[in-house]
Order: sequence, then C-alpha cells, then structure tokens
Amino acid sequence: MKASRPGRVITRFGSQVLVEDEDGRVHRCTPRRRLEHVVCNDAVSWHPEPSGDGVVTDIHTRGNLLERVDPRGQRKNIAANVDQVVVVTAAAPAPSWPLVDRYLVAIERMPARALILYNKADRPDPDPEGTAAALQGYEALGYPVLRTSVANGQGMEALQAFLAMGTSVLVGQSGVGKSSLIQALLPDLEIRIGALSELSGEGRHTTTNATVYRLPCGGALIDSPGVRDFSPGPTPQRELAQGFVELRTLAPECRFHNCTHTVEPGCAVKAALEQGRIDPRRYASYRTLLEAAEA
Ligand SMILES: Nc1nc2c(ncn2[C@@H]2O[C@H](COP(=O)(O)OP(=O)(O)OP(=O)(O)O)[C@@H](O)[C@H]2O)c(=O)[nH]1
Ligand SMILES: [Mg+2]
Ligand SMILES: [Zn+2]
Repeated sequence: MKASRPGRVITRFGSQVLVEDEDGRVHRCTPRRRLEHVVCNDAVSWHPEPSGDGVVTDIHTRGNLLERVDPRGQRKNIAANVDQVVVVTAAAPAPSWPLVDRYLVAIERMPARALILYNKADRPDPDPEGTAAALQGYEALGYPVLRTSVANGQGMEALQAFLAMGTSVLVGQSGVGKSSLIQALLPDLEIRIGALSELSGEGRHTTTNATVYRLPCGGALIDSPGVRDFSPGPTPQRELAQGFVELRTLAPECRFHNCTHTVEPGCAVKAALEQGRIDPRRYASYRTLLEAAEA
C-alpha cells in the first residue's frame, strides 16, 4: 500500500484533476475509475505515482455540494464544501431576479451562506428603481447585499471582509464579472493561471471549469463558469418553500401542514401576500418553481 496523502481538488479538466497538497504544491492526478465525480474543492486522499502523476483514491465526505441542472436535465456538480455562495449580478448583462431566487433556493438547501453582489456599479443602470427595489427586498429578507465595481474599486474592501470567512464560490450569468473580481482580489492571478494552464496543458483563459483560489486576504474563492440559466437540483414540491425564507417562516402558521401556499384555505402565506407583507415578485418565483417541481 502506498501512503496516501490529503489534498484538495483545485480544478478538473477532462478526466484529470489538479490536487493541491498540504504544502501548497499542485499535482496532476487521475481519479480511480470508481471516483469519476470528483468535484472542485473536494477534500481527497491521493498518492504520487512513479510516472509523476498521482492517483486520487478517496473523496472525503462532503459538507455540501452546489449542483445545477443543465438545459438537457442533467445534474452537474459545481463545487463542494462551500461556506458561502456569492450570487453575482451586474448593471450589464441586465440582472434576472428570478435567476437570483433560483440560486437562493439551491443555497438554502445546501445549506450555505448567501451574498448578493451587484457588480459593475460604475456603469449606468438601465433600471435603477427596479434594481434598488430588488436589492432592498433581499436585504429585508436578511441576505447581505454589496454593490461592487472592479473598475473603480467600490465595495471591494467590504467584499474581502465577507470572503475572509471561509470558502466562497462566485456564481451568476456569463459576463457579470466573476473572473474580473477574482483578478482584482488576486494580484498574482496571471502567474497562477499560467501555472495551472501549464499543468493541465490547456492555455485557455475563459472560465470553463470551476477553480479554487486562495486569497491573500484569507479565505478561498471559487470561480465558476457563467450560466444563461440556473436551475436548482430536483426539489420535491414539499421542500420548495424551504428555499424561500419568508415562506419557510410563515408555513407553520398555515392550517394544513402540507400546504402548497396556492389554493388552500387558512394559508398564512396567501394572507401575508394579500396584506403586502410578502413581495409578489418573490411569490411568483415560488409559483414558477412549484410548477416545475416534482409532485
Ligand atoms: N465597467 C465594468 N466592467 C467590468 C466590471 N467587472 C467586469 N467587467 C467587464 O465585464 C466583462 C466580463 O467579465 P468576466 O470577469 O470575464 O465575466 P465572468 O462573469 O467571469 O464571465 P464568464 O466566465 O463567462 O462566466 C469583461 O470585459 C470585464 O472587463 C466592473 O466592475 N465594471
Ligand atoms: Mg469567468
Ligand atoms: Zn400556506
């Protein structure tokens, strides 16, 4: 038996992964055949082979897993062992608040902390009132919100304070500035990307694989490929309301314990909606997801 060593998966490309050892050195490894679903930021056991590359022999039990369902309905792992998910929106491309709600459902279910960013705050906002209302709504629900700009540095210190707390992952539409935020936080990123590209034999710079970076301010940050849409993993109807904090809080007051908050009499959610205590936009997001959810 070769002595196995602990490591962390930095990124994967094809069937191979890059594993960082305890001294911060990165090794190209092949997971054992039965371990094909190794994901970014997995804690693993591995051992070096005489050929130079290593073998990943074991994935340690995950604290949580961020996954998505792609347009073909297939589940895709994004990253494991995440303390905080940073949902990045921007002045451009125009924010999709229902998309943010879908991310929040996934985050509540992981569970992990959520942070909502409005990046490119230096750019003119095509819908300032809509943006302000949506962001205030999330704050009222207890989610932290930051307006940031890579271009002029706005909000970057506050962001660092949030990121120093553990391992975070940046998610959101393509082009909102996830990689640019990492670049701004990591002055030596070029070197890092260069070294990783050399190891992987891929010289590309666009974000195609989730990759974890250690930040000088403390904490680790995962860059992930942008999406056009995001759908949380399969969620049974009963559990969907758990992904909406305002519904989760009111549900125990509904007359029926299995209330779907749609047509039932004595529904505390519907009552709150009628009284304007719940944001109709958020409730609409719930209804859309409910229709798509498993009965
Ligand atoms: N004005 C302005 N432009 C920004 C800001 N942040 C990023 N950009 C620009 O937005 C574009 C997209 O940035 P990326 O960092 O590649 O976006 P991404 O979210 O990583 O995109 P994907 O990898 O496709 O998911 C680039 O041209 C950046 O220069 C910002 O705060 N202000
Ligand atoms: Mg990117
Ligand atoms: Zn109800």
